[in-house]
Amino acid sequence: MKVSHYKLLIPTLTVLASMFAFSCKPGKAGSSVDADAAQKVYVAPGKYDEVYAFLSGGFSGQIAAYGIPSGRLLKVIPVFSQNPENGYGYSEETKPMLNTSHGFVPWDDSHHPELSKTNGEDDGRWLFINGNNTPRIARVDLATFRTVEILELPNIGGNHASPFCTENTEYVVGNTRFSEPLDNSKGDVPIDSYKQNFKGAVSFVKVDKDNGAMNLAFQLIVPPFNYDLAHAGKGPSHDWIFFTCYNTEEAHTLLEVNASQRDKDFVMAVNWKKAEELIKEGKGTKIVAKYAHNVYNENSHTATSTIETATQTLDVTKFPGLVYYMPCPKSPHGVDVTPDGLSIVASGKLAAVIPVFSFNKMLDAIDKKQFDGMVDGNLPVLKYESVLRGEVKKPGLGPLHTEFDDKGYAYTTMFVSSEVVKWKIDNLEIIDRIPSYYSPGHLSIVGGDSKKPYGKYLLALNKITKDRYLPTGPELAQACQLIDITGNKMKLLLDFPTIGEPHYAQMILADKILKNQVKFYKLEDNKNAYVTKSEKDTKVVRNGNRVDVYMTAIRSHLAPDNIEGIKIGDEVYIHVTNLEQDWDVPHGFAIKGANNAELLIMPGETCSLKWVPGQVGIVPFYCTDFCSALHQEMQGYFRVSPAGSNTPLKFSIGVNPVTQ
Ligand code: RUQ
Ligand code: CUA
Repeated sequence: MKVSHYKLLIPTLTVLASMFAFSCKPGKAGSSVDADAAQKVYVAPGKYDEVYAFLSGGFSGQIAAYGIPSGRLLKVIPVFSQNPENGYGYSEETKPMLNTSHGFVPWDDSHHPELSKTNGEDDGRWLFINGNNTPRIARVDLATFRTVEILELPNIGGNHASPFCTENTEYVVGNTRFSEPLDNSKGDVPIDSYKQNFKGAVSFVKVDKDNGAMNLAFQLIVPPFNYDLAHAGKGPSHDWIFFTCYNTEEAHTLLEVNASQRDKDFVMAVNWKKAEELIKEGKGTKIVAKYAHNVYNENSHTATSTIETATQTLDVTKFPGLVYYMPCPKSPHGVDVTPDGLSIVASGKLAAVIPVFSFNKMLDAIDKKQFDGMVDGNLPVLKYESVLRGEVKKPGLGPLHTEFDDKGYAYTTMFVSSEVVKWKIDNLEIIDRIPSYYSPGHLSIVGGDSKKPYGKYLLALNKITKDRYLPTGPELAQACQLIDITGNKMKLLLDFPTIGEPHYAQMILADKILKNQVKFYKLEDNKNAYVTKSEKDTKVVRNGNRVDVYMTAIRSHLAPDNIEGIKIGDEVYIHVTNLEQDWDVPHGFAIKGANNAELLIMPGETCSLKWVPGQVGIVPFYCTDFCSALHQEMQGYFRVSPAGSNTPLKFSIGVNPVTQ
């Protein structure tokens, strides 16, 4: 690819890069905490928090839900990683959730939780999150706090610019961090044929507005840059979505140096509405692609995994008007759109200013063809001056991400100078700054990326904690910091450690989620293939060397609780149905020596554990969740006999043993 008219600017780079590596540390927090901070974060026992915060777990692959302002951890929602705590990714029902075109992948790196939106406002229905490593987008149902769908994205590496949604969640998008040859090409090419053979692909995942079901509608084939982050337009800019990209140098080695050559990289503006129309008109090219689509059925409590084999694509160089590039200084990272949809804030990691682009000026520059060269022959680069509304001057060092409040202010994190900077959206003037401990990446404000921010609380998500907490060996806690943004000056209220590394978070008023909460699953609606709806229907069935145990759990016994006739060489599937029909009464299930996790079964649900007994003898099993005063009595025994023995299959509970 060719980018014409671009100056190279290297000298200041090493200086900036070293600042980036050794970030400055602000002074101690002590004095910056107000006396009334404690009162503002105190949520009395028995009282609910006002806000839910959903933090990504980064390399934990999960999401953690916290109450704000207290900072109380409410739940870890397993998404991309197996979770032995409740059997996610271990039970027969949930294993298919982690299937991919590469087979079973039990881990990922989750960065950006994204709440579904209606009219540009958080609607509290679903939470999307990206898997970065083996590219995937997951959807969590906020009625159950469960991962209900995972869609793999073909043709890309590093699904980092993801999963940002359009104004009405028409689409969630994912874009390439690591460009690579498309799946339909011969992948076995030299790495230094990058410029000829590598491509980027922007995935548009359609979301069903009634039930949230995702499907890969189309992919735009784009130049092989590294696409970093995204945000969709809203209101007047509804039809557009913006991506930052770095490595417009198209380097494939030592990116630290080679991808920082140019003075400016780009914000890529994509007219998704136009792309959608082209696809509708049949202009797409269907290409071979292999990707898994995993869906959890909330009635059968069972996931299925389907391997898809093709996707629609549009090569953006063939369709003028789909893509424009806005020059953006110094390795851009975050890109954020103001609540009115009129300004686009981009942050160059090594830049000394924050450029704010004007959506209207962008349209105008497109109209008047105010171009500054082309990418790949015919993708226009718009003139920086023509699209710029202004620059926030001297914001600090290492600007990364920006969110907005309800009063016309923007807040940007400064990674290198470790602070959050508040500035006014209309005149770009800096109003206030507050140190952050230390090196904040993203920040989150309640509704802060939506059309109607609620404001009040800001969370700074810090990358380094150093001396902030009791040490825990070489690996120290990750943390976030709660800041009060109601007044003119920001006030530090609280900081608390997090699970994994919180890259990004989304905060939402609790009321929007509380009203939809599922308290238990109705037993009568349970469509699991192995459900047992009452104790009298419990049974053990042998079919060759496969044994199915249909078990029930209710306070305080598992039925049956004496099972004989299992033999070495058998594959045993224990299907436990929790018969309870009340809130907050899960039962657990675990077997001694099973090469597996436990099950944690919600009221009305059926879960299945695969067990391959390895030793002859008596094997206890029990409920792992302290469910009642007689929880410790909730237990039973298997008898495992040698292979080929003629111990009859027998199962029973209590004084009236049942035999088969
Ligand atoms: S990133 S610290 Cu993975 Cu969203 Cu910006
Ligand atoms: Cu059921 Cu303990």
